[in-house]
Amino acid sequence: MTIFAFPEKFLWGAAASGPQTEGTEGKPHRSIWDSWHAHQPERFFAGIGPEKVCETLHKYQEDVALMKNIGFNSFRTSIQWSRLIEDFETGKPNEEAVRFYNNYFDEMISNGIEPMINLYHFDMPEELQQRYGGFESKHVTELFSRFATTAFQLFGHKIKYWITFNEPIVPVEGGYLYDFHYPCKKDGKLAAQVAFNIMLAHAKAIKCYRELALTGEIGVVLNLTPTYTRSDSAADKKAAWYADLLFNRSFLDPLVRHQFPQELCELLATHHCLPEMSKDEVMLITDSRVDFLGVNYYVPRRVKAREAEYTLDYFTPEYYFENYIDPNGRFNPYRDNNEILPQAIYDIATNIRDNYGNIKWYLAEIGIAMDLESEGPVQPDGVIDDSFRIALMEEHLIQLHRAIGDGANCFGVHQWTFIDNWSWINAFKRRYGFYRLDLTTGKRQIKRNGLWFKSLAENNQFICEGPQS
Ligand code: IFM
Repeated sequence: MTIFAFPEKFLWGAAASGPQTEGTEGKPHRSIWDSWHAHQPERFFAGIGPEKVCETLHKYQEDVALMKNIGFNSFRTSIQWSRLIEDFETGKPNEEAVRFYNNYFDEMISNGIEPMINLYHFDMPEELQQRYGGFESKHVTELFSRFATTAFQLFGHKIKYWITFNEPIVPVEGGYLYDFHYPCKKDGKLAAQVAFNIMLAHAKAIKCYRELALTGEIGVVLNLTPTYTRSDSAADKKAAWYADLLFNRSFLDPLVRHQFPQELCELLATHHCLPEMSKDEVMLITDSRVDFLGVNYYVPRRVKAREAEYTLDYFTPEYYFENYIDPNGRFNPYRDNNEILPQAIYDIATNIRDNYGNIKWYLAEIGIAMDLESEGPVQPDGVIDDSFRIALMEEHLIQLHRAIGDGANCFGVHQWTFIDNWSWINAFKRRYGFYRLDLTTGKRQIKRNGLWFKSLAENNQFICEGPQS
């Protein structure tokens, strides 16, 4: 039997986001998700859009009680730009939204749950997308900083952890390279511009936060996907180096190591994709400091050197590699055969320790997707049996525990997610929650993973039978 104990005051909880949980009622504006779904519902699994989702707007009190019930001491969600802000140009807030967010955050705080509040979770207001091209435009970075300032002024006295962006690379990939987010463009140069502008928006928001001299901390959440090669050949290793440069270092280096990788700038210039930027903008980004980093991890990336010719007529990172499936890998049968590699957690942690100044970080999302059928029905004891998840979560946390023992500066773990929530074009196809959401009745039903997490969070440790490596 082995006990895996975590550092004192470790954060335990879950992550979610406004657009995936709140529902659209009462919003003064639409986000690109609200309008895209209205125009093209067929792009969404089973045609389900963000109108209703978890109805957090009305059920936040019940939900905070459920969080408390399974031992959370912290919870991340996001403020929707299109809900909080009445007038995008001035940053004037919507009073109804201010009331909702105040009540929601107060409810968490009075129940001993630390809210960690994110400002952007893929949810560009539709109007800013249509009028300016969203983050294609520098002006929108300015509007983002006005929104951020409004949020800091309204809630900064009660929120100790702020996050500027969740997975900032994803809107770039989805909206400008691979067609799974609006505006569904395929344009490598625009993608690089949007990536740069998002970093600029992040840096401007941090500057505003520092100017207000609030006592909390501000960080960013990046999805880090360690890259593994097919073989040790020089060509495969180079392919992995490119994938790491384009998918991980592209955001991690400027935001945490305070420099844009020279190789990335050269590569983008070769493809005529270098964004428009001024020296002052670059300096604003590289001078800005995050107090902490959030890391989202689900699956590793495996690549090999390109064998087939690159045939797309616009630049994507795959110009430099092909994805590769390890024939000896372990896979999640419930989620498109995604590879399962707990070791990646250790590798991420040591990379941050050795190459990014051992910045304070937390595991901001980790989750195991299952569909409704594979989770099965409610058992006679009233619990849904998703033990598959528990076994995997234990394996991942054993790797995190090992990394902390080896000096990783990790201060918490949030699972994705609290209640099954709406997931963009996948809608409710894949479930991740500690609680199941019944889409017809809105009822929340505990899963076994939720009960396991309660014991983990309340004891700050878990126990595994048998020897563990
Ligand atoms: O639902 C998403 C979330 O918005 C960002 N990280 C991955 C989750 C699961 O796909």
